[in-house]
Amino acid sequence: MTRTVHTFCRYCLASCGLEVTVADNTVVKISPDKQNPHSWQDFCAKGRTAAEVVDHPRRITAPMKRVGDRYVETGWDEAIADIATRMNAIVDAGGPDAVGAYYGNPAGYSSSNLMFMNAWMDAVGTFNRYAVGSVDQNAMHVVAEKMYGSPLMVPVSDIDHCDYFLLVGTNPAVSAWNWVESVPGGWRRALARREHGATIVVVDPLRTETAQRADMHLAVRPGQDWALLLALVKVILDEGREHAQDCETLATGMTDLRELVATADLDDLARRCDLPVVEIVSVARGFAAAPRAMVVTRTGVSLHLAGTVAEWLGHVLNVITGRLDRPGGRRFEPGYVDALRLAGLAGAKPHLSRLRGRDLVAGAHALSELPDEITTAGRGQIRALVINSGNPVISGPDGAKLDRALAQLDLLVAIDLVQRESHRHAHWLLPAVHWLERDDLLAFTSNLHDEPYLHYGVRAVQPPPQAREEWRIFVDLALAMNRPLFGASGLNGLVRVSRRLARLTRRPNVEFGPLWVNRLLVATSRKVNGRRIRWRDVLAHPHGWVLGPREFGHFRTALRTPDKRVRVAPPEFVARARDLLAEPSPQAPAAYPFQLGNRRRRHSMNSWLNDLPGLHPSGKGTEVLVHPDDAARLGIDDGDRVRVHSPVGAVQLQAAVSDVPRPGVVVIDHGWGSRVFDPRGDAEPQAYGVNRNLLVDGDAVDPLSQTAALNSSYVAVERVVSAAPAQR
Ligand SMILES: Nc1nc2c(c(=O)[nH]1)N[C@H]1C(S)=C(S)[C@@H](COP(=O)(O)OP(=O)(O)OC[C@H]3O[C@@H](n4cnc5c(=O)[nH]c(N)nc54)[C@H](O)[C@@H]3O)O[C@H]1N2
Ligand SMILES: Nc1nc2c(c(=O)[nH]1)N[C@H]1C(S)=C(S)[C@@H](COP(=O)(O)OP(=O)(O)OC[C@H]3O[C@@H](n4cnc5c(=O)[nH]c(N)nc54)[C@H](O)[C@@H]3O)O[C@H]1N2
Ligand code: SF4
Ligand SMILES: [Mo]
Repeated sequence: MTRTVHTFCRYCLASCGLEVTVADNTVVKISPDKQNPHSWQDFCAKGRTAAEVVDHPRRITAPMKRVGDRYVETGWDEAIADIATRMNAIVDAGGPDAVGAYYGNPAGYSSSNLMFMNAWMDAVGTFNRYAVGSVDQNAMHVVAEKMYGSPLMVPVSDIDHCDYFLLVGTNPAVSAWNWVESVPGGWRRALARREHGATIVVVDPLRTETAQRADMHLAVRPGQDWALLLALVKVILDEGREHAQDCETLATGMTDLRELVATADLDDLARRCDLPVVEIVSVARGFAAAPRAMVVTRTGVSLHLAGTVAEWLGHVLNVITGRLDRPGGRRFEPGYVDALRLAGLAGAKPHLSRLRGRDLVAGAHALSELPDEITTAGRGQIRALVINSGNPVISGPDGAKLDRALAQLDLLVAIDLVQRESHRHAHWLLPAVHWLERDDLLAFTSNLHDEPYLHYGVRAVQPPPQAREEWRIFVDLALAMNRPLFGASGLNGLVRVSRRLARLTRRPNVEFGPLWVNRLLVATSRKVNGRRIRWRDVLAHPHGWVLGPREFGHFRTALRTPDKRVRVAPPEFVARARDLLAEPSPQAPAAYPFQLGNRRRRHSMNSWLNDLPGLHPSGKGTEVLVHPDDAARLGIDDGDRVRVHSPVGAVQLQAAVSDVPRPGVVVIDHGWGSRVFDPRGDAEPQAYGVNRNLLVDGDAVDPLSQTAALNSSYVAVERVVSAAPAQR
């Protein structure tokens, strides 16, 4: 029998509404849900082919234990008992920090995963928590914390009223308009504004799909956005083009900011970012004069050694030109759940990492620290690690170093859909549930939507019988380890009683789990149009629910700084900017004359989906883009095999001569070079492309965000084999 399920896609934050046709627990078709009032327009091929992951021929469908160099399927009782016993022994010997966890990007698309993973980490008492943030959005968390008082306070884009888009380090034409905000159809909507006269300026070392549609493209030198943005702030302040009222009443620290820009020299800044002064001045004036405008900064800004200063100055531009909380700028969406308040109540404990002595950022340490924390002896040395929804050997810096460290663990547990590169040394592979098989209410990120919006994403199909949602795995582990969930005594008892009751009454929903939490969150949510949201209202909106119009005026009250003002010149950022100004203008080392840029692919999701035939029919992997001028100098032709290397690694792949990158920048897409293994059989691993992050040094990091130079490392390129040897 065929039925139709309405839900939403959980690959990226566009959260597109989906209509899923199902026959006998098999997905037959996925199309956009045109009745979704908020998001369906951004639908893409990744959503359309999502069932290929569900039906992946190499999917892990039962817990698998490593025995020698093979895996054998077991039941869950054996898996949980074995992992719990080994972890308890490891904690007894080395303390709670001897058990660690890394969680990746997809964990963020399941509130129950994140919540119960934290409950389990608190149960263990470990501070060895590593997350994708240090290779993604840490800079923004650090900036939000210092400027707005909470790492989670993120203003959203009001695209439909904007007259001037300054897009820095983002390629929304490919990646959708998302980086800790959910703006479905964002790029299409920005282009619609352009039809009505809006200006789009794109700052990117590559002439991307986004840059090609822009009014102006500034091909900045990678990693030097801070200099460009400081120059823009300087021109605006020096020429008195700031928004006087906001600078006086919303901002504090204007004097320190003015002092900083007074010490900076426009020509020097222009040299650093390698852009003409006239263009910088023209953008500064155009931006300040536009009636309604916004700066948007994303991963192109953050994944560098000066990423936090650049991210900060992007926010500063919005503040000093009066773009916060005004139409066409960046507003604060309160959401139906006050995540800022809840995060404040949870009150993350401070912690310094054992070896580097660095703070947690948004609750996690930096991925670049993980290898040494595994291999360096002493109390707190990690001996057991859980990798939850992540592929850090591919996504993080110096993957080879991490791979070597993972091989030394006493216990590596991977929770995933398939076994990828980072899981190759796993002692246990635990089968996860795909979002098409899961109910999710993303309540904690309700303030990231660009309009008040609620959607309970229901499952379209039932998961394989042995697959388990992460929350259940973490609860089972805490119970088996006999350590209290959330570190709160009594909770484990409640879970046990609720489980018994659920069994006795044959009502699975009685069991303590995400449904309890979701219902509690909805019951205590903010009123919408003066009315409480009820659970039955949530269920009555299968296509998603726009809760009301976009409101302005929440920003000021939402600020979590004591004086309810925005700090435009946090001393740490000013000091770091001064240090950067004191450094000489950047110059490539003679042995490594190129900077390694990055792209995402429309049909990939970081390191996954590359193996799906429906998205990558040619099976073609990665190539390195080289500018024609550079190619001529190196004697490289299109199709030549080249070696790209850095002080930490080397890869070989085909060259494509292209004028997409600016000269001096070579580009390899990230997310490739991750094999998909066959733990059930003996088939060869599927392998596509190379891992460009093998070339990135993890030791040098932005001191504020702890992020490595992922998209600006220096590399060398040389020809290995010519594509056309006979003609040479
Ligand atoms: N050089 C460079 N490096 C980068 C970036 C860059 O721009 N340049 N971008 C960075 C960014 S923005 C990100 S977000 C990171 C991504 O870094 P990661 O999050 O570490 O890696 P992903 O590639 O997203 O891998 C996700 C894994 O989760 C699995 N998975 C998917 N859904 C589920 C689920 O529901 N449950 C479980 N248990 N597993 C699931 C997938 O099969 C896959 O193995 O990479 C970063 N790395
Ligand atoms: N199709 C697809 N969509 C995705 C993803 C995916 O993997 N595939 N990933 C999702 C995730 S996890 C995230 S975080 C978002 C990210 O969303 P975006 O941040 O918009 O991601 P990118 O498309 O990588 O765009 C970053 C741009 O920054 C440029 N850049 C690199 N270095 C610099 C620099 O130094 N300065 C400047 N100004 N620009 C620079 C790059 O050339 C690139 O064009 O996308 C999400 N959407
Ligand atoms: S991956 Fe595609 S379909 Fe899914 S939410 Fe993002 S844009 Fe929408
Ligand atoms: Mo990301």
